[in-house]
Amino acid sequence: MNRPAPTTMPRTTRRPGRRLLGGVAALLACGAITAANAPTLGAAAAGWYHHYKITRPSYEAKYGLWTKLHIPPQYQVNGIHSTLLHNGDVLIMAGSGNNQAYFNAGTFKTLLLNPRTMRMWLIHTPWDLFCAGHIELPDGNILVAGGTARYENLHPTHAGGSMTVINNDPAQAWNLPKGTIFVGPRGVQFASAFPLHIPRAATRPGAPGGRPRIVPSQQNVWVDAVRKGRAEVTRSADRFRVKGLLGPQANHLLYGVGTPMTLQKQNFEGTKDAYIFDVRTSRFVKVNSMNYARWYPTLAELGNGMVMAMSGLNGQGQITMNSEMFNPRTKTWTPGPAHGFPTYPATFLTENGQLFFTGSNAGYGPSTPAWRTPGFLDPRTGMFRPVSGIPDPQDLETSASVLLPPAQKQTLMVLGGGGVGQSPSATARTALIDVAAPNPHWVRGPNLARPTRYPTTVLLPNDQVLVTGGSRYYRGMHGSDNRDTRIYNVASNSFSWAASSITGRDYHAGGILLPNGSVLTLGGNPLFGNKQDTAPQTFNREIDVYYPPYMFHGPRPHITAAPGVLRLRHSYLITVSQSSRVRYLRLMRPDNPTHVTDVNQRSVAVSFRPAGPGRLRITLPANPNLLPPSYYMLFATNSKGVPSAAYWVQVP
Ligand SMILES: [Cu+2]
Repeated sequence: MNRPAPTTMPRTTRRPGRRLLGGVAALLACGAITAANAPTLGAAAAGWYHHYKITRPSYEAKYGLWTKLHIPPQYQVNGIHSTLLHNGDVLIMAGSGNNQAYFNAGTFKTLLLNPRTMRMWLIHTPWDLFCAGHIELPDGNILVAGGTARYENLHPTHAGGSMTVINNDPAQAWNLPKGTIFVGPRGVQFASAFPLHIPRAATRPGAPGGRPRIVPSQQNVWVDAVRKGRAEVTRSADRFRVKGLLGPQANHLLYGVGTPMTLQKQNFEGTKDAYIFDVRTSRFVKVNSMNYARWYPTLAELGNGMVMAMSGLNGQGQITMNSEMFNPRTKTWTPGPAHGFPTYPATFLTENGQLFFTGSNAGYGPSTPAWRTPGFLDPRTGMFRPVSGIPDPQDLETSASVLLPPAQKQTLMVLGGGGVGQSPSATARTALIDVAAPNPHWVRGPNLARPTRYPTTVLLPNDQVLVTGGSRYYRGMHGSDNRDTRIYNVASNSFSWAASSITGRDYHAGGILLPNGSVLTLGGNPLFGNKQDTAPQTFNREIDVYYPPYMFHGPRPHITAAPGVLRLRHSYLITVSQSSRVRYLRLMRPDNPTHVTDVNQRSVAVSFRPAGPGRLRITLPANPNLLPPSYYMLFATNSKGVPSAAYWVQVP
């Protein structure tokens, strides 16, 4: 079961003499910029001066260095969903990639990239995982749940709506294929957009001495009018019969009840599909579907390894309030509590096993204002305890949230964001909350450089957070992408400037900490292709790697040996260079960002004491809610704030 061989090896460019970059193939940013924008000698000279300036060692040591990966056109995919695998590869998932022509053609894409060797593979993608949720399971495989069943339709030509199909028959379940015709009053005909399974009706005991009671089963499906135009619009919740059903009772046993069928804008709609990407075979394997369709759901791991799926748009374009739990051992879904959240809610596992919703969300779809209030959700009882008082509560959509390092501090940070939908409102606010405090309350943090939606936020091994990119307006409108890059320092609660990124990134972007301590950034999906907002949208398929200043500050610690499996509350010996200068150790969960959301990103402190020359005795935390089961990257950071490269371990 070997991974498929690459069809070609990509061309790589290596900068001579840069040992720090190791095997990473880097095409230097400014070289590319200069080549593209060098109409005059003056511009070329300015470009080369800029290149000279940002690659001087003193500049790199202070601000870091951005490089661009060379991805041949046939391997370029829309980097909407991404995740770091425990073998060092990065899985970049696009599905139809926000391109309706690809959706209609069934063209779904996934790229597997090793940023160290620059080997890459296109992975067969059996469903449209665009806008699904994804998460690393305790065994290192990737669960991807949900996806796109339909693209939105701003100006439908055919009336459409939701149909509830009711089965009164305790003897028979029904499978209705896609395209099943429902016939309503006046003979109007509507066709189902998806295949549908409707279970048998249940039989319950009746009143004492009475007959058993039949409890019908029902399922919802989107339907479109067979004929164009206004004549098919309905104004009431009509009853429909299923065309082709025979027998006098057919209409009573199985029938549809429609919502009013309209020509109004139709939302995106989600699917119930769930697949696991098997890291060993590099293949997607189908697992049990969810009970609810989800488009823009969040998947959060709990301390017991269960995955909770929340929110997302269902098959009728409405928000799914019911959560559900995935058991990675049995690969089954069971119902979870119901609570209304906006799409891609930022829900973080806290040390007492509750989920804290920061208010961040990715936008899209109908959501009531009450659902946007931050607070604690108990995944066992469904109780929700609101914690209001965040500054700029009206600007939480498209904001980013992170659990600051180390996780033991239980402090969450919310960065930027804007108003709902295409609202011109946006904020530079950051806000912090200690969720372990007796009465958690929000405090302001230092502002971003400017009001920013969609900032990319990546935890670094030395208790810093990289904050880069984003846009002033909804999806980069009016050419408002920025290339701001700053590093938030947890200890000083302040930002410092870093080198500007090569390209602006907004919606559908993300960032991943790589095992060598650099950060990969990808994606960006502005609504328009130019500043005038007249050209059609284009997707930013460039992939960049940022080398933080700590990679230019002399020799790095080096973890040479550690056990491959580390258990909670157990102690182990590890071997590390510079052991007497190691200031802290962190276990960092591999990132899996999408849509400014990565709720499983965390950096957990590991205590240690000297254990002879070159050796440390480490002790893991005891609380699984702090350190949920997963693969982790172990980093050692020295007294100069310089981290080692990662040593991969598994916490079962
Ligand atoms: Cu999206």
